[in-house]
Amino acid sequence: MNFKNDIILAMDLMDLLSAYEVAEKVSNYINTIKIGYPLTLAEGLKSIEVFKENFDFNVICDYKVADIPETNSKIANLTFQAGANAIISHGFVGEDSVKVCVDVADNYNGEVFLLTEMSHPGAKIFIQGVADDIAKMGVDMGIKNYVAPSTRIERLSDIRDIVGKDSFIISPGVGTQGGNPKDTLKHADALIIGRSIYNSDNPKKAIANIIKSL
Ligand code: O7E
Repeated sequence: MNFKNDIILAMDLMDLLSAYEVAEKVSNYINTIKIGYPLTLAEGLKSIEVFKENFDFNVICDYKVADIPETNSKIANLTFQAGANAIISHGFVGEDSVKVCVDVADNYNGEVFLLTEMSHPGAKIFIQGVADDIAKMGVDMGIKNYVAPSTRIERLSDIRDIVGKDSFIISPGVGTQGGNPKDTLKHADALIIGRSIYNSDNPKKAIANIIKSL
């Protein structure tokens, strides 16, 4: 997947009209949007086609899929049937659960991003301890796309070392959570940015300033 200006807009506003308005303001700067549970639970899977049809965006569905294989299969099928280009799967659930997401994605020519370590402080309690193993599992499975935190650059760098330079890492936590965009892009291929853009009084200026800072 190719990300214009190395930025993915994390759209966690919870009504489609407001989300649409922000997307319209920044649509010249990006080609990919990430939606998750906030917008999907509020407005439904139709949110995917709204961004695809009106803006020609790639849509990454951040459903952090984390269930048994049979349930993951249902979630992934519904997501790709609704038009998603990619789905994000948790890695801690193990190879069988992740593999189902990969298999379903392949059926739709879609992609899977494997979530390794998360960006928030609480990630240090449990998931950080297994994040390297999650990344290694992804490599063994042939997965090429990963999610790793911008809030802990040393961990982002560790995960890059494991997945290799030919893999693709997208990194959340830039801006509001404290991650620095320029430093993050030394190790990641694209930034996932939400509130710093959609909560700004001027989303267009906010994204232009971030791009200038890179
Ligand atoms: O902090 P913001 O507003 O810039 O938004 C960050 C987005 O990235 C938000 O949608 C959040 O749910 C997501 N995210 C994290 O913040 N931390 C993580 O560790 C993982 C994600 C995420 O996107 O997971 C899958 C990529």
